[in-house]
Amino acid sequence: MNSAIAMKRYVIFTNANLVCLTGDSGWAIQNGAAMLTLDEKIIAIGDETELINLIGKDVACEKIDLGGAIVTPGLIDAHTHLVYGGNRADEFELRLQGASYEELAKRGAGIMSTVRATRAASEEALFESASFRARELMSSGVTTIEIKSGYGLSAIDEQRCLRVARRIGQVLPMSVKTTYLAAHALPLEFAGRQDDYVNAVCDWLPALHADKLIDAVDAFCENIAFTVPQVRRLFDKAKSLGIPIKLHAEQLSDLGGTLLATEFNALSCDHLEHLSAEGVQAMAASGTVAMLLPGAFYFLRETKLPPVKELRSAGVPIAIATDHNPGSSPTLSPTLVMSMACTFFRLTPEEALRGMTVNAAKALGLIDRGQLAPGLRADFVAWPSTIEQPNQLMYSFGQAPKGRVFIGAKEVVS
Ligand code: DI6
Ligand code: FE
Repeated sequence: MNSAIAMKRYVIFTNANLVCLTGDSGWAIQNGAAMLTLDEKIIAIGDETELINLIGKDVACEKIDLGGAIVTPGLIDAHTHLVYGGNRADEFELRLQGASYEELAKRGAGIMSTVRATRAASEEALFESASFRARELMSSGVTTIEIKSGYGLSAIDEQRCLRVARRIGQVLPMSVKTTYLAAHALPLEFAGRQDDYVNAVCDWLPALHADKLIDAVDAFCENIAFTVPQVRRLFDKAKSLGIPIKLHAEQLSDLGGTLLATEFNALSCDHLEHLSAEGVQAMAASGTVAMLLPGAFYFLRETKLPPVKELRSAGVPIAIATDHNPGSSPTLSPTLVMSMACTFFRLTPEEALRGMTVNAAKALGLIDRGQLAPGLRADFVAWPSTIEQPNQLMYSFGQAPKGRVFIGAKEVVS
């Protein structure tokens, strides 16, 4: 006998009100349903007795009663900046007194103050703080997460941040996708040499990619950050290495970053408050996901709304994420962010949930999750009994309901 051959693990989850999100629209809740899983995947959904018959009574199958819970796919937080040192609570106060986010950035506060704190922190300390944040998200229902670099801004420091992100995926049960965001701000040592810095960002990419530290390349395309031609150089480099791209685009102004990103078939364009009609059409044509980030909209007290109606009628998939970062969205509550997506951006609760499941999976290029269906990963949340219908996840804002979280059919938060 070869003990290295693992036993197949069948589990039947019973007594669930499943919100599978497999149709195009509508909650379509399957009440009192069961879900059969084999190892990390769902193999069938339906009536308990039928599912047991499917595998035969002689096959060992664990049974987990979900107690009549509302069960949704695991949440996917597809845009976060989890790895950083320090905090920016003082800057928050300065902004409340009237300083703008852009002014602070120009003064070397903003992102650069986090870069200083991140460089000063040990890799272990960065891992401690980032894994704490990841655990918080997981306990709120997040089963897959994207983590960007972008507070190191040197070859060594970007590498440290990406290593920390990778390690989170190894230590915690959640899946982690990493994104290289060295083109986030201009570090001091490159002052006045923006193009040289972009060249350096391009030069660091192959080694980091060879070390398997990068799943996607991102940039901050903005007046206070990088121009469209500069981002194009980075995207050309990413493309030559076969790395998918995404872009922080049209957050504070309309530079046309979306038109560039869609030329490269970007997985997602993110923020988009200032997106033009032309940008919407370009996204529809390239199948790029619109990643909306209501936490940053709220925290920066923005007033310009992303063109949700236009995105919707053009058929652009809309995703939402926490955008957790110390400067513009220090929240760790995915349900609060879904609520904000409804209240500020007028998404329906169903669109908000699809935004953090099905469409968030698309934004990461993942085709094995985001819905509950045979063949997909058994990543799901059984919400507490106070959640009697799925729209309460958005309605009870700020309450952060904690459910039972399952990743690959294993209970990771109970
Ligand atoms: N846009 C954002 O909202 C974050 N990064 C970005 O490119 C903010 C980052 C920060 O202020 O630290
Ligand atoms: Fe961001």
